[in-house]
Amino acid sequence: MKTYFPNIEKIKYEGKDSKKPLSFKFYNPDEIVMGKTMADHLRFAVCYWHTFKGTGSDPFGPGTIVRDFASASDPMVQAEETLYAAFEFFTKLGVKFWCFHDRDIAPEADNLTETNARLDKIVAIAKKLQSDNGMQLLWGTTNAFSNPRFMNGAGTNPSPEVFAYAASQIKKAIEVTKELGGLGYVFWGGREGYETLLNTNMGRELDHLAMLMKMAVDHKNKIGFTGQFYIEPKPKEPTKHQYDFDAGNCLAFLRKYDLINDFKLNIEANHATLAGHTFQHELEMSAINGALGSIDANRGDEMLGWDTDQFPTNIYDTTMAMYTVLKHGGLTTGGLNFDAKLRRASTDITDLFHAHIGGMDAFARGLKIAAKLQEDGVFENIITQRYAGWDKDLGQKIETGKMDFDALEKFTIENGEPIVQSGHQEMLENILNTYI
Ligand code: XLS
Ligand code: CA
Ligand code: CA
Repeated sequence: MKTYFPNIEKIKYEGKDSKKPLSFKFYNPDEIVMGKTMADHLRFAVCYWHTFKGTGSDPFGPGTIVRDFASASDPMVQAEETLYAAFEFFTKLGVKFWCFHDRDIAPEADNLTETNARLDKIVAIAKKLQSDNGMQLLWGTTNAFSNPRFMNGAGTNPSPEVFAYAASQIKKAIEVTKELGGLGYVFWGGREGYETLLNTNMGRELDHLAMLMKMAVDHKNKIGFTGQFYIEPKPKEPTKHQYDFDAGNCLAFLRKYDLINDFKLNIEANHATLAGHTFQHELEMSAINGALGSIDANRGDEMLGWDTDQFPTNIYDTTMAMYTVLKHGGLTTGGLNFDAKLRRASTDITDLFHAHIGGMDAFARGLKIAAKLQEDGVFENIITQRYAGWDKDLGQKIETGKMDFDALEKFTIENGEPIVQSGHQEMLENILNTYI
């Protein structure tokens, strides 16, 4: 069988003293952390779009990355070769999950019927490759943002014909996700947003988006797809105002339109940053609302205000993210999907391995540090102490709704000035650094 990564063997765990670049220094899939293997905690997935379809093109120049598997002139041959290369990559890297957009794996044809036939052909091969290699689809999704027909949005397009096209495409993508036994399906609002209110009816667009989601839920139930639906927040890019700005916005949208029980969130690290939040904030916001679903693991650049989709390397961030994940019981249907791409000048095929190895090691370290923090109860004890007043008389009466403004005023007059307590942030940051 043809190989696309001939000089690369299966990547092994060798420990932190290994000098071999193509080895894991920290990710040891079978190592038990808090009663579960690292592999089960982290559930790493490779994304198809950046890893196999990325060319390194940017607004200033064309692609720089040339791959053997993408060399065939017939787009269907190219799609098949890319799929074989992808599964070779997954196996050599040692991940068990992958994610794709419909248009990543199979090219569009001249009409939807033919496009769907192409997709079916590739999906049949993918299904076999999944079972041959013990792989699972973490989630599937639709690309309803690249084709020029979607320039004004998909579900929020001013044209109902474009809405219909998007719905048809999503219908098929959910069906193929089911066919592949996908554990989830992601809605990222590609161009669901706007540039100016001079030409936009925001209220109507949001109603339409909700209608699209409702139809998707109905179709999911109709065909018996049991995977989890996710919404992926992002504040900007490509549109100036993306409707799914952040976790809080998505949750408000889901509640307004009575969709809250049908969706969880897929939190991407760099989308959190672009929204002016930390990655951990978005995870915590999702978790406290019962919506912590899956994670797109990447990072932005502190100096750049756009979606750089770099591989995660910051141990502080991976620690805090895994701390929140562990605190809320871990990932169930979701996983850690590397929605990250090589820099434009990282053109070797080995760079793909180095990038993923780095991301997996960064999360393995984050997991182990977070587990130690949890086991030692470092912050939990301090937080419990900080809120201890709420477990006593006054706090309990307020929490259980037994007080009103009159009663609280009486209490304050009788008891006088409250004692203030320090938040000890600097001390806590120092403790955290002793663990990292
Ligand atoms: C783009 C998004 C996208 C989603 C899937 O910024 O991250 O890649 O994850 O459509
Ligand atoms: Ca993403
Ligand atoms: Ca992104």
